[in-house]
Amino acid sequence: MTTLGVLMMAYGTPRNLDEVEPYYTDIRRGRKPSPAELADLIRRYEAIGGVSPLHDITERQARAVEQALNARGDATFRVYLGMKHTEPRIAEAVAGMRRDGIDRAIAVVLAPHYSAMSVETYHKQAREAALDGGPMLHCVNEWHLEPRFLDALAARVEEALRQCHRPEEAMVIFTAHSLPARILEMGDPYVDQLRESGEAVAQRLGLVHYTFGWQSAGRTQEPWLGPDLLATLESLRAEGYREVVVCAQGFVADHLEVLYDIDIEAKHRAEELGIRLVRTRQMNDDPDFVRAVADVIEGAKRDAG
Ligand code: FEC
Repeated sequence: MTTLGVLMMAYGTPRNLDEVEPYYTDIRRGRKPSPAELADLIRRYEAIGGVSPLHDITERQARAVEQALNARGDATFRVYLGMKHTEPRIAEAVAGMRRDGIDRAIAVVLAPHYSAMSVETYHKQAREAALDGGPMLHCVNEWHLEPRFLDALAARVEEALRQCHRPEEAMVIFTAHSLPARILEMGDPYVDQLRESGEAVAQRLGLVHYTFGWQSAGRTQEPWLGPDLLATLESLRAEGYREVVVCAQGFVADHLEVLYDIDIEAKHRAEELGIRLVRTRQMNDDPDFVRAVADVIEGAKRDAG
């Protein structure tokens, strides 16, 4: 049986506080942050314990997906992990495949919704790295409607609603990372895809009260997609809501944007407003999520022929 490569790509995180500056500079495409910007980001990492668990979680996700795929038995898969902003880089993962004689690979990003400003930037790095000698890549653009992913989201929303005092009156807010608002003029599918997956979950659960919110907007001059989660909380309070469930559907792991932006910043604002905020459990390497990603990869293998 020949081995099919899987290039699994994720955001990456600094492994200690000394790595925050090069990481931040990389995210800003080579522009160093000001001392104040750097201090603010370090403060946020310190608030979640000094480092983000993202790196460990991503490694566990990659190993678990490889095991799940190989347990299915109809092909041999080898997963190579490549990060957008830290080591091991996407180009290193591609080079590793070449060294191991892998000539075909499925490329998948651990982010379900496609945007030219997110998923496409991973694929671009992968395609460039593969130009010189392969492997041949089949890139998965989006997988936000993968049935098992939607089931996993729905199960987590249901679980969070069970923690509410009055679940039938609680508002479910589906959030995702904001992006610069200019994606709207670019005809980018990101916003529509987030709606589609949120609506699909709402339909599975028969939700009456649900809405969408943006989080973690970048600290740049240009306008970002809004309203921000904090503003959404304010409007909901004004409408009389006292309990909300936040489902960060755009993220598949516990990391800074969840552990700080929701668990510290948004929860604090919610408390000030007299709202109880319950966050849904993240996917991490939970078996239901691992099966969903394995399905995505198997589907891509069928499409690639
Ligand atoms: O736990 C961790 O250490 C890493 C958490 C982390 C994840 C993540 C995911 C996404 N981002 C996306 C877009 C942008 C854009 C900018 C931007 C900036 C930051 C900064 C940090 C950061 N992001 Fe991120 N993102 C994570 C962390 N992100 C830290 C810089 C400080 C700040 O602004 O808070 C703006 C770039 C610029 O300034 O030009 C755009 C998108 C995702 C979700 C998809 C994915 O995972 O790729 C989209 C996790």
